[in-house]
Amino acid sequence: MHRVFLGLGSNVGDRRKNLVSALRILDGMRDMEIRAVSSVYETEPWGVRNQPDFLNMVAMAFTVRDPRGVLDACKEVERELGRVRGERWGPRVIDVDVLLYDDVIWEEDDFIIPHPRMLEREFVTVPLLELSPRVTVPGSGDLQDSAELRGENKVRRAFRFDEEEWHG
Ligand code: PH2
Ligand code: MG
Ligand code: MG
Repeated sequence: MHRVFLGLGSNVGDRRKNLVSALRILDGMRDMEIRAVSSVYETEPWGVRNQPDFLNMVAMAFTVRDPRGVLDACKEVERELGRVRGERWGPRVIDVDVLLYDDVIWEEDDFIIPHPRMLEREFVTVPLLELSPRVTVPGSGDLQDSAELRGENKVRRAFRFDEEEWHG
């Protein structure tokens, strides 16, 4: 089994429902189990500022899939929820990113683990540290020590899903 951390985000439509649907789809996959989730945070947009605020969260999953297989699962969720590929860093119904996969460093042109920009993004580091305070990022060490938690984009804890909401 491999342990993966996934970053989820939504800023189009019913954001809360989009996150729950994504968790349900992932947890429903035969070879993928969501084990724990962070709280949900309301976050100011990073990158492209002129767009609605996001809801972001981090999920920990266990899977026998290899890294590519996990990426395929994320894309499958985005496809099922009807995400249309738009502007880079622009608005989206759902985004599921592979943040960490065991202690693996994976470097392909279009797919890099740990997620290359995760340490600069409070909408990732804050929920990830909530979920797993001692987590280490291969190449960077303890997240606690390396995370830049005083960035310019506000992150506010909004609510927490009950497990019944996403566990089918
Ligand atoms: N995702 C982006 C670009 N900017 N900003 C926030 N707050 N949350 C996101 O998930 C996000 C973003 C591209 O993936
Ligand atoms: Mg993303
Ligand atoms: Mg993505």
